[in-house]
Amino acid sequence: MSCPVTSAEQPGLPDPVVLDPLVGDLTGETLRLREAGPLTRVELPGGVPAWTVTGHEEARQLLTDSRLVKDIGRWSAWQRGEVTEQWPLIGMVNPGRSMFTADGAEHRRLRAMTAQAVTPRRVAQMRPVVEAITARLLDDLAEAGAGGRPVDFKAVFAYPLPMAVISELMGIDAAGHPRLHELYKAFFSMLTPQDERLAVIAELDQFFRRVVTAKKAEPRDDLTSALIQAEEGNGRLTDEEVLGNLKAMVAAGHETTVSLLVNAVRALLTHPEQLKAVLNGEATWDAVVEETLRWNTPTTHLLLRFATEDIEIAGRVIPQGDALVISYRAIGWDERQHGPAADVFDITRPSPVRHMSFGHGPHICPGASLSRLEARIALPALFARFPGLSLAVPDEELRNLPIVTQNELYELPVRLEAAAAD
Ligand code: STR
Repeated sequence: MSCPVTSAEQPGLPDPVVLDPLVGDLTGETLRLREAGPLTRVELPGGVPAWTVTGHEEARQLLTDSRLVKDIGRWSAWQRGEVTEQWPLIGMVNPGRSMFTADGAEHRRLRAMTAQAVTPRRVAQMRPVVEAITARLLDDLAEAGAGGRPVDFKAVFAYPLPMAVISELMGIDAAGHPRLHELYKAFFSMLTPQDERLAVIAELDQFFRRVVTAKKAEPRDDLTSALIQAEEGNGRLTDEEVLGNLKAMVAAGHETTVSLLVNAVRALLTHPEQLKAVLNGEATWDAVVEETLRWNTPTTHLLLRFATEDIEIAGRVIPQGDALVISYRAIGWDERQHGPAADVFDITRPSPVRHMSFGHGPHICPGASLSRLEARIALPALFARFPGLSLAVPDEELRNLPIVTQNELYELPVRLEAAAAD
């Protein structure tokens, strides 16, 4: 029998931190989470309670603890019908069967082939593709920002680059990109009415089903075709599993890297002395990428894992059947891991920065090398082409989209050339 542990039974447990669906003050939220301790309670949109881990060391432990699983069937609030398809975040937690939602031996089978396609060695072979896309998008930027016009770096460069790269890898035709863009925008936004979100999820499902059907009929040189064609014993997946992995790869492969590029450019433009150090060769692009990942993580919160037993951690207990969020942005600001100035962007930190922004344990981001390759090619190429790049609005005016889990700005308006001195 499950025996709910209330906060009253866990002395010293602070009130839950309420996660603002509109993300009005992300820095404030991160600081509140840090103050609440390494393992604390949050209230997710819709009033759904969960635990969250905000400490680096505690997250390391929990992310390798096999008593925590991704199967929503193990969530007591789901079993009791308190959380249903009507919950706005359901698409993040129950996106269908894939490497994202499986554990143990099944997870290893589902993940193996996909992960092998994006190892550092395989990814290095994609360099020419990423360079060609980067060159084309830099031309697009130049055109959109000609004559000193402000241009949205996110829309013109940061969004199309990862979308083009992941589409190239998975075999998605560029003709589908505009619709996919609309669908993902509506999928992630907390302002989307739930009936509309469910329709969006259904359309995404149809979109990717058509891709799988087409690749079955006519395999191409892409990872989707390779997953379909895998031999028995070599990680063979059912069509349904290929579909799940394809959805996970496309969603994860663009959404997070858009933010990495935007957050890196924003950090450099608001820390000009550090930009200068990189351009002088006193600091590396590698340090820029890793420090951006730590300081302003693309993924604010990762939902959800479920406790299959009571789990003791940091002097508290996550009761069986409860849900756990991994709060990566707060984890990146853990002073015990990164020192007292953990909330400061500083590319001169001792390298490598041991951040956890790609996760840890069996589910660690399989696409880490690909996103690093994209950022390490795009950022130096951008600043080489536009050395006078600057923000076109004050940094304080930049706003996060109403997305609880993803750290994404509405836009990043920039000017390509320094204003002419008069
Ligand atoms: C979005 C909806 C979908 O069709 C499939 C997935 C599975 C992978 C998820 C993705 C989701 C949302 C963004 C995630 C990604 C894995 C990595 C990425 C959570 C639920 C991150 O933000 C870390």
